[in-house]
Amino acid sequence: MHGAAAPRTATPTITAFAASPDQGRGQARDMRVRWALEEVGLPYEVRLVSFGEMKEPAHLALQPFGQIPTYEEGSLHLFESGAIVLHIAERHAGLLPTDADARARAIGWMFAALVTVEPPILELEQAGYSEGDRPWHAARVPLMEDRVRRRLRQLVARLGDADWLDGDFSAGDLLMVMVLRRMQGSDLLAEFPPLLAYVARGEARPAFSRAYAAQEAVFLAAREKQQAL
Ligand code: GTB
Repeated sequence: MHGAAAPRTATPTITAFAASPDQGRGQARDMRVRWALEEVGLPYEVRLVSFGEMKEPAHLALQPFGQIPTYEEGSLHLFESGAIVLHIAERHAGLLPTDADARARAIGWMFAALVTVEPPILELEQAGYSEGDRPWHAARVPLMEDRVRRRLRQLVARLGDADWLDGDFSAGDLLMVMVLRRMQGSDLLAEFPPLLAYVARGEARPAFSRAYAAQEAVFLAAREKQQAL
């Protein structure tokens, strides 16, 4: 067939934790994808996978690192939450501006969230699990915290009085809010009230609420099943 590609019509299927360690509080990365799908109004299906299933060949064929989320839409199979959100945003209105320059900038913010802001946040969090019992860990914490603080300070400076990073809410804000939410409840994030307000603005979006409720429902259903046994 020549000309424009045929529109994809298959309902996408994503994978998510059957038993999320955060008990459905919107931290697992399928939340980013759910939120993006809700923002653009695209119905989707969810296949829940256990930690064991994630390491089986069938899942590894979709996600070589044995993780969630994945995204299947007809013959298209994707992994990496950022790539999935970008795919959704590029094909459906609502998450990227139509103006080409503004669109490029919004995509830049998606990368900034994942490549510049998220790594120091994850390093700080994961060091607590992986090296918390090492004698040198306590000395490293302030250094890691300062790396996070620096990024958060820079983000506050750029955000200024604006609601969103660059004009209207975009996929860049979606990912940035999700990255910052990873620090929810921490004293470090609380040092930056404008970022607390920014995260709250993201969470106040109806699409966020729908996505959160859907992820939480997985945990509530599993708990109900457990209690019925
Ligand atoms: N870069 C990948 C992406 O963005 O898609 C990273 C995907 C990833 O880290 N997936 C995690 C996973 O599958 C779940 S989201 N882990 C299983 C494994 O590696 O075996 C990370 C996550 C998990 C749990 C919480 N929590 O409970 O608070 C928060 C975040």
